[in-house]
Amino acid sequence: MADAIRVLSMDAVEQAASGHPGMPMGMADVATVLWTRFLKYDAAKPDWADRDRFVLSAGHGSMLLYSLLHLTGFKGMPLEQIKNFRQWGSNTAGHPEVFHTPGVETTTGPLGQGLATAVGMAMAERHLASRFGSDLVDHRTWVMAGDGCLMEGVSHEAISLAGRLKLAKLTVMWDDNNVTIDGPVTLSETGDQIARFKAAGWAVKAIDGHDVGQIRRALAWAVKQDRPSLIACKTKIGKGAATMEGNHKTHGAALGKTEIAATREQMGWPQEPFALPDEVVKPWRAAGRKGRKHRRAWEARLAASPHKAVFERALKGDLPADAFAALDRHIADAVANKPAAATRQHSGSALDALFPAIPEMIGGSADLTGSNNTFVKNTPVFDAPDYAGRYVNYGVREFGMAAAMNGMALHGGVIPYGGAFMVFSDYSRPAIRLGALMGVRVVHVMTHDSIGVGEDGPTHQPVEHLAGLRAMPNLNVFRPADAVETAECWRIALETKRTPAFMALSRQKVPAVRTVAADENLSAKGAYELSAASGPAKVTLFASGTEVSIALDAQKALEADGVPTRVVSTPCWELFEAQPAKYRAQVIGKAPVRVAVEAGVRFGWERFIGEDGAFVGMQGFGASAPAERLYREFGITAEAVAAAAKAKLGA
Ligand SMILES: Cc1ncc(C[n+]2csc(CCOP(=O)(O)OP(=O)(O)O)c2C)c(N)n1
Ligand SMILES: [Mg+2]
Repeated sequence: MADAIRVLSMDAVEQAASGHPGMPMGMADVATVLWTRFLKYDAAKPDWADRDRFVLSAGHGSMLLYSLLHLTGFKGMPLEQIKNFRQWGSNTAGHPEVFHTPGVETTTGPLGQGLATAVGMAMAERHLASRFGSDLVDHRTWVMAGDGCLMEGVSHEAISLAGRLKLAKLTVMWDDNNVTIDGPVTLSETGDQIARFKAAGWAVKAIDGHDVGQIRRALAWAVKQDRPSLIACKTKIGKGAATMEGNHKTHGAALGKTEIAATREQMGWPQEPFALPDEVVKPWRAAGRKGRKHRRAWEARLAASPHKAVFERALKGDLPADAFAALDRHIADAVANKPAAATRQHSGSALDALFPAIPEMIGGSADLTGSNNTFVKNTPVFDAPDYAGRYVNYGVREFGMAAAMNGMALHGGVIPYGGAFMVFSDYSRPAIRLGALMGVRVVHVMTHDSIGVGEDGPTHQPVEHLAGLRAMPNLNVFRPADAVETAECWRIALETKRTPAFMALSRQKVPAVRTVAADENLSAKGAYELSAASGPAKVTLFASGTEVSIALDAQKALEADGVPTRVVSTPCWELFEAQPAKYRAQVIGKAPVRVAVEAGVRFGWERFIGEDGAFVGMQGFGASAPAERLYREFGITAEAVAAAAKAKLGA
């Protein structure tokens, strides 16, 4: 049965003249034991909520997963798809992609992240088991990781977090083949992986990854552990290849016609390419059906459960009916009382209104809880042994946190948000990107969003981050200006199922700018006219976040000098881009002079101000000083904005 994985992988890579046969061939034995004896799944129902999650962290081994999906009878993976490996429109993308291929649980390929994502899946499982009971939620998360996954730094964050949280239903099978692309692992690594996992609180075991008895005993051992488990599977890359077994050249290239023919011969596998003998297909299909009875029993339990309706709603990702009642009251209060505070504090207040109303929300922070305002008072912490808590102490692990949040969202039933300093979104960016690519609902609460950080200095002051993040497809970058916009942005973030949200929030206090009640969520338009000109506008000022109030002050000054000026707030460029052309043209307006102000770099602002507009912002890194002094020194002031407008008017 394992040889079926090997030949399919060889053949598909040969046909595509592209791909990675070595890993699937090396881990075929471990995969076969797992998928025929341990993994809980039903090939007929890939989205069964209580299935085990299988994560191929070594995503280059995609043919391993596609072979398994085909052999076990997943409908989305007929042989035609295997033959179209890596081709346009196929289900067999170069690396596995979630929501593209039924049976793929997460997108993998960026090494290490699959493992870190799986940690989040295991966290979500524990939480939901605690919320709904083990009758409805009781499954494991299985990860296959390679040497590359374990070399990547994010594996450290993932492993230590999982160890601390005692995620006993998480098992990593390490493809310990001593090979990476460039050659033997020892070219670049002499560490002791087993000792490393052990030090992080994992149960560890080393086996021969080609000995079926050892594999079976190790997997049986793993499910009995009271902590996460690592099985180091000593394997040969390209196992079974006639002359290339163990050779790093099998990692990422077709084996070639001669080698494949010799391998078939040696295996005693005379069939044509892609042809599978019935006696091999039958037991594989039977394995794919084995879970059906468990799935049906589970469905019966769900049907009889008092939790049925809520469980189904949560797993579908729908919000409770009254999710935003308290938030609406909070917005009305903010319009009336005009609170001046940092937008991170406004975010905390919005959370106070949202968190009790949406039980799926699970918060956390990378060790900056007090600064990020992510903690809602009296929330129990998520931790062993019962995991009912809804606040995660992620520790100083921005990347690990962001990847875990992706995994939680993919698992379903929870809506994760997590805080960090915005400048360190550089650390979590690979996971933000993967989340955007996958299309998951994750909220990155990123505070301290500019030189407004002040005294901590340029290491802590984002400058180019907004531009870089706005360039990322399918990420909503929100930079709200006050309490009302912050609440509006939170609402959009939670209502948007397939796009992650990035909240850029300030450390420093800002005045209220939305002081008139609106009958719609204006931030949902991405940009809108906040303050009209006294007559036909000569100047339009664009700003986001903390600079909106600067634009309003500049407007006052210009109007006092007889220059009709309007102000546009731009809390989310991506949503603005999605508006009808007519609306966009109207917001941009026809004023002859356009000026933007933002405490970041200009890159991208042409979208609003055109090539000949003026920009007031940052040109280099920040500095250490109180925030007000920095705004003055770097020339981000109402006077500078008014002067820039006048210079353009005069020109
Ligand atoms: C973050 C990241 N860096 C680099 C790569 C390119 N890459 C793909 S596989 C690989 C080597 C992986 O070695 P290992 O995990 O041991 O896989 P094996 O060769 O044993 O299949 C590299 C460098 C990647 N996919 N992701
Ligand atoms: Mg390897």
